[in-house]
Amino acid sequence: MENQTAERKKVIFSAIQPSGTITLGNYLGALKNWVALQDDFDCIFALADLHTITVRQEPAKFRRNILEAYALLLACGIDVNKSLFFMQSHVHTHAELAWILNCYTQFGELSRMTQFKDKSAKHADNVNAGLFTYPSLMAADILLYNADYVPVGADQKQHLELCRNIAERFNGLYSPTFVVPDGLIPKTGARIMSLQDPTKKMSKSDENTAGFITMLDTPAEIMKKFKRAVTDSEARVYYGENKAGINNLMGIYSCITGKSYDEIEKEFEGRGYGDFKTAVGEAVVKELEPIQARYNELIKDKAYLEKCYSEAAPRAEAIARRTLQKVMKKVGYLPVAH
Ligand code: AQP
Repeated sequence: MENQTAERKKVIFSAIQPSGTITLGNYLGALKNWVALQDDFDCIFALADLHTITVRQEPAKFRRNILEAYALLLACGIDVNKSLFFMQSHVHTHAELAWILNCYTQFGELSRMTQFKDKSAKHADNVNAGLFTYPSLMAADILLYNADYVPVGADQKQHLELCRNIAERFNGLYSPTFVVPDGLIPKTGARIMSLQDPTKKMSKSDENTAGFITMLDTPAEIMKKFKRAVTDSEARVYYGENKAGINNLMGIYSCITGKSYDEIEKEFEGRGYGDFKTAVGEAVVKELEPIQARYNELIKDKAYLEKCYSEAAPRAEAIARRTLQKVMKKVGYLPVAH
């Protein structure tokens, strides 16, 4: 009993939206780290399928995307014997806490979120309230599990900062309730850019499919996309200003091979962009091959997938419910008598 505190592993929480086929950006910015963290932390991962309907989804395709994303994450190495991996829509507590947190989040704070501005511009015909309050649902996701760390790509830094502010505000108004989480943003790979416009982040909902690599692209598609990647006219591989395309390819290559930028520059000294793009493409193909093979097996086994996510839901709910009850008591709600 005395050792319980000392032995408590730090808690990791992170989630990903099943809004389309997961990209190399999601993988290098987030998933690869999730897999690596599983041995040293108490890891809780979710498919953020409630967040996904902030952009209109076609039901049959959405249902397929959810199952495929679940299988793909298992194929990437999320191990259900080590980590809790569930679907957000199965744990009702997320929506309940999100409502409460909405009442502790200011209109001005939400208005400043870059993702809200970007997505409202992109979906001008559907600027819905869910898109606006996306960060308070994300805060609920994280805070329900007392997460110490949240491994995310750099694009989520602003949302995470808001989550910390909401938690501190609530703790300050009542008494310490939420663990205030820190972000875990990787040094390389935190922001993988579009292969067609390296000033924009690689995104699974990009209309230009040549801009992103999905985790299920064939080797031929991957090689073709890298060969067509937008670079510059200097034809010298080094990390520098005005070299967004090459910097991005170097980031991808470095993340996968573990080589530093100096080593990459030496490796491609005196060689053209053609050679470099081929090497990056081949490294990505090699990284994705075993994941794709595992995915092709898993997606055939619907019963296994169903068993995994169905067993995870009540386990997640049990943890989340405890936090929600604590919050509701502090706010002043009366519990049901048993
Ligand atoms: N380009 C990226 N580089 C590095 N990390 C990235 N992430 C997303 N894009 C990149 C990280 O992936 C995790 C899951 O992201 P998400 O699916 O929940 O949401 P998103 O950031 O909105 O991803 P997309 O691909 O851009 O989806 P759509 O197009 O549907 O909006 C997060 O940790 C994120 O940082």
